[in-house]
Order: sequence, then structure tokens, then C-alpha cells
Amino acid sequence: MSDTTNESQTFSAESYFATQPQPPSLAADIQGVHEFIQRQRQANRCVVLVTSGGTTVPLELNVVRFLDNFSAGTRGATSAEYFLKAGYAVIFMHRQFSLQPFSRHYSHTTNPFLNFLEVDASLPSSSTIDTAYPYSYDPAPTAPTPQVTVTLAERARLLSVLRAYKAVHEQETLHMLSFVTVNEYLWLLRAVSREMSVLGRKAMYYLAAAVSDFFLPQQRLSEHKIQSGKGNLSIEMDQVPKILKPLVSEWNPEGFIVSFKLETDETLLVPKAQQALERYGHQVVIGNDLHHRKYRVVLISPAAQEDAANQPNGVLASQPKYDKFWIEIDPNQPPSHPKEIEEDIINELIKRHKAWIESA
Ligand code: 9Z3
Repeated sequence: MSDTTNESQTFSAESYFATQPQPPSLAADIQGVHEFIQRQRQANRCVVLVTSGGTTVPLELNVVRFLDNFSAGTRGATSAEYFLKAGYAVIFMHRQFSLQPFSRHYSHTTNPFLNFLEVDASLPSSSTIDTAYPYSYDPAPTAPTPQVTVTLAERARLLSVLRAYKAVHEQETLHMLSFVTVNEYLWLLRAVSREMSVLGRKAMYYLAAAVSDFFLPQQRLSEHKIQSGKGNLSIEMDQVPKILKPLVSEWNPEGFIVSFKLETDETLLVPKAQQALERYGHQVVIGNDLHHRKYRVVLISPAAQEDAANQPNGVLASQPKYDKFWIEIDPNQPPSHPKEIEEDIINELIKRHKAWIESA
């Protein structure tokens, strides 16, 4: 790494954490994670870390502008629900204000929850609105308090979401953590992974967050808002270190690690996913392409190697290094009851995680 502060550098994970600032909330966040993991250990549960949503890259210290990412956190929030349903405890590490399990059904949507609520129809509509204080939360003292109900058409769906949500709260199996910048994400990921290492093989990582590949080191950030009026703006960014490497080899070598590969050219999916497995040596890479990600993904994992001793002639034919497993659903789902691809992804991963635990 160069020691001047204006030049671009190549960061290893080690040099990154040695030079980039630790977020002030990290210690408190990790205390919460520590206690959550202790409780799950006592209950003998598997714990999955689900990362979700995009990271930002601030362009100024007093940040006015930043680089962002398209991800709304649908994959992560949906997957977290299926993990919870299967009895996993979930650490949901998500971009602040991105989609969350359960509430996702009624947020960031073209069909927001207010559309499903009705003010008691037995009262004349004029008496249900306090025209003098149209937006006041305090009912006028003399007015009857109208009841709010859920429309009949939405009641069954809401009830099932609400029941699942309440059950998870009661069992305390969901722990929320949030990040905004790529720096906060990296520090949290390292600290949470280290905490999870006490779980051994019962820990799973489901890294669905869309993490920036580039960032501006703190030392090269302009303190104040970048001024216009000086013509074009050129910014040279550094590469974010490949964090899967220390995660797999140092922070939690026993964990079952699932990473995602996003491409816009579908022909690159399989080779790029294989390259990631080759490089980091973890368990599964899920390849998804931007336009079909809700209906088709491919799971790439190391192929089980046959033992030559089990072959009749004692010789092995050349074996593929990787297994490919496509998961696909019909893109034309009924709006009333859509199937979500995450249901099949999580079922498959849980099967494999179980085998991973049993093979210890
Ligand atoms: C994913 O590929 C996720 O599935 C999506 C989910 C971001 C596509 P949405 O929030 O989208 O449901 O709309 N996440 C990982 C993307 C990523 O940054 N992967 C890195 C890469 O492709 C490797 S870690 O290089």
C-alpha cells in the first residue's frame, strides 16, 4: 500500500480495516448481536446472517452526494422470512430503510397498506373525518371514535403476515442491524462474522446485499461539498477489498457461506460464479441476472468428488469440478397468491446446510 494520501491504493482486508474509520455505533451493535447469538445457542438453533440492500459510497466527508445501488432489498427480506419459517434465527443486516421481512408486504409498493384499511362503514362518512382538524391524531372530544378495519379481500393475507410477524417477535428469532455506507457494511460484516464463529457449522451466511466494488478512502475524501463551476468532475475510486476471502479463511471457517453473483449478461453467470468459488473456496454461489432474478437463479457449488477406490476398475473418469443447480419458477404468477423463488432457494440451502452440519 502506498503511504501518500492522494494516490489510489490497493487495499487488502487488513489494510482496509487498519486505515478506514470504525463506525461509532459498532460496539453497541455487536453487543446486541452477541446477546442474540447466546440466546440462540441456548435454544440450539441455527443462525443465518442475511445481508440485504445496497451500500452507499459517500463522495464527501460532510456528505451531500453519494454513489448508490439499485437494490431495494427484496431478495434479502423475502429470504429472511423463509428462513424464519424454517426455524432459523436470523440476523438481518440491511441497508437502512430498505425492505424488511413482513413489513415488505405493505411497503415500497404500488399497493400501500392504507389502501387496505377502511373507516367503520356503519358511521356516516362525514362524521368519520374531523373536518376542523383533518389531519389531527386527537379525535375531537365529542366525536365517536370510529373503528378502523381491514378490507375483506386483504384480511386473510394480512392475518397470515401478522401471525408470522407476531410469532417471530414472541420467539425473539429476528435481530435487525442496519448499515448505509460500504464502510459500515464491511465493519459490521467482520464483527458479526467473528461473533457467529462460536456457532461453528450451525452458522450460515446468506450474502445478498449489493455491495459496492469501489469506494473512496476517508483520506482522499473532500471535507466539504464538492463545488461545481470547475468544469468536469473526475473521481478515481479504489477497489473494495474482497471480503469473502478473510470471511472464509479467518473469521468463520466453519460457517456455511452462500454468496451472490449479479450479472447483466446471463452468459457470464456460470463462469463468474465458478470463478468466485475457485477463488474463495466457500460452499455456494448463487448466480442471478438482473432481469430474470425473480424467476431464475443458478446455484453453483463444488462437485462431490468420487473416490477412485469405489470404481470397478479403480480408475476415475474426469469429473466436473462444480455442480450447477437451476431454480426456476413461472414468471406469470397469480397476483393473489404469487409463488416466490426465495421459497425454493431457501429450501434447497437448508437441505445442504443440514448435510454440511452432519458431515462435520
Ligand atoms: C444479489 O445478487 C441479489 O440477489 C440482488 C437482489 C442485489 C440482485 P433485489 O434487492 O436484488 O431483490 O432487487 N446480490 C449480490 C450482488 C453483488 O454485489 N454481488 C457481488 C458481485 O456480483 C459479489 S459479493 O460481484
